[in-house]
Amino acid sequence: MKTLSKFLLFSTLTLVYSCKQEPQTKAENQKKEFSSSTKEINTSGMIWIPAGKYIIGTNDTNANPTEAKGYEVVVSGYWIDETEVTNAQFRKFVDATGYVTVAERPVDWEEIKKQLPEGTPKPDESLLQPGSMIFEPQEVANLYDISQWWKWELGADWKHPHGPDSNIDGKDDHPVVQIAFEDAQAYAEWAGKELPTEVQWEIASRGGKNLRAFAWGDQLTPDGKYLANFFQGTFPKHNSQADGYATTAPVKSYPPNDFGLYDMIGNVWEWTKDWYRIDTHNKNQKLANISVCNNPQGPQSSMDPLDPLVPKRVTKGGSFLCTDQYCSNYRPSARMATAFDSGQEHLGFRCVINKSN
Ligand SMILES: [Ca+2]
Repeated sequence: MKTLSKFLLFSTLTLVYSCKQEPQTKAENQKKEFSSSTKEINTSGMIWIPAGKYIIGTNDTNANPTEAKGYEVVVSGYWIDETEVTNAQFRKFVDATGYVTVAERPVDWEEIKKQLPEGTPKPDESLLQPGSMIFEPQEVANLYDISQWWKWELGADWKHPHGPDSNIDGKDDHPVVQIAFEDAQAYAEWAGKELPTEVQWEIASRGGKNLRAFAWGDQLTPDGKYLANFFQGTFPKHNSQADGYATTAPVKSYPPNDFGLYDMIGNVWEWTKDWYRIDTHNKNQKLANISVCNNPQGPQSSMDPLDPLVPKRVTKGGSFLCTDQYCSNYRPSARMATAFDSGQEHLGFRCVINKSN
C-alpha cells in the first residue's frame, strides 16, 4: 500500500544508525529565512517534560512490528506545546513572514520525478498546479487501497483544508492542517522552537503511563467516554461522530493527559523531525540493552520499503480518521511514514524547545 504523498497524484494516473544527531538535509542547510526575530525563550502555552528515564513502546503483541517493544530511553528535559499548532497561530506566522506553504506552490516536477520510476513522463501542467491531499470517502468493498478515499485536490491548502470551496472560518482554534514537513519546520524556526523527535513526542504523549495501550490507560473508551478525536462508525464512508466530530475538533476539546497535554492522540497526526525507518526501534532497543539510549535523534536517512524513493519523516498520534477497522493508530507507540513534501487534511504538528528558561 502506498502511503500518502504527491506520488498518489501520479499513481492514479546504507543502513547507518545511531542515537546521535541526524545530518542536515539540503533543505535544512538553506538559509533560515523565517527564524525568530528574537532568541528569547517564550514557553507560554508549553509544558515542561522533565529529564529522566522513560519507557517507550508497547508490549502489545498485535502492534505493528515497527513499533517500539518497550525499552528505556534517557532524555534531557524539554518544553512541548500543550496543543497542536492552531489555525490562528499559523496565521500569525504567515502574516508576519509572508510564508507560502508547499500546498500553495506549483508541484516541482524536478523534485517529484525523483520519487517516480525512471522515465515517467511529465504530466500535463494542469496537474502540477498547487494542491494537496483531501479525504473524500466513498463506499468501498475493501480497505486495501487508500486511493479509494484520498484524493489529490487542486486548491487544497491550510486555508482551504478540503479544497477551494472549503475554508477555516470560525476554526481559529482548530489545528492547522495541509502542512508539509518544511512548513512545520519554517513555523518552528520562526517561533524559536523545533519539531520534536519521535521519542520526545512519544514520551510526552504517554503522560507518564509507561507501556499503556492508550495515552490514558488500557481501555479505548473507559466508562464509554471518548478521550480523543478518532473515527467511529464504518470506515471510511459512515462516520457516526460518537466522539462529537467528523473532522478536526477545536484543540482542548478532550481532557489533557497527565502531563497536561491536549490531543496528543487523535485530532490530527503530528510531524516529528525523525527520518522514518522500519528498524529504528529495533536498533535503539539493542543499544538500550547494552548501554544507554540517550536522547535518540532517529536514523540518518529515510527508508520505507513500501515507497523506497520517497523520503519520509515519522508522524505520530493518529487523527480523526483512525479506527480499529483499519489502523488503530490512536496509540502512543503507533508511527506512520509520511512523505516529507505532502500536506494532508488530517496532518498538523506541535513544537518543542530543547532548553530550560
Ligand atoms: Ca494530535
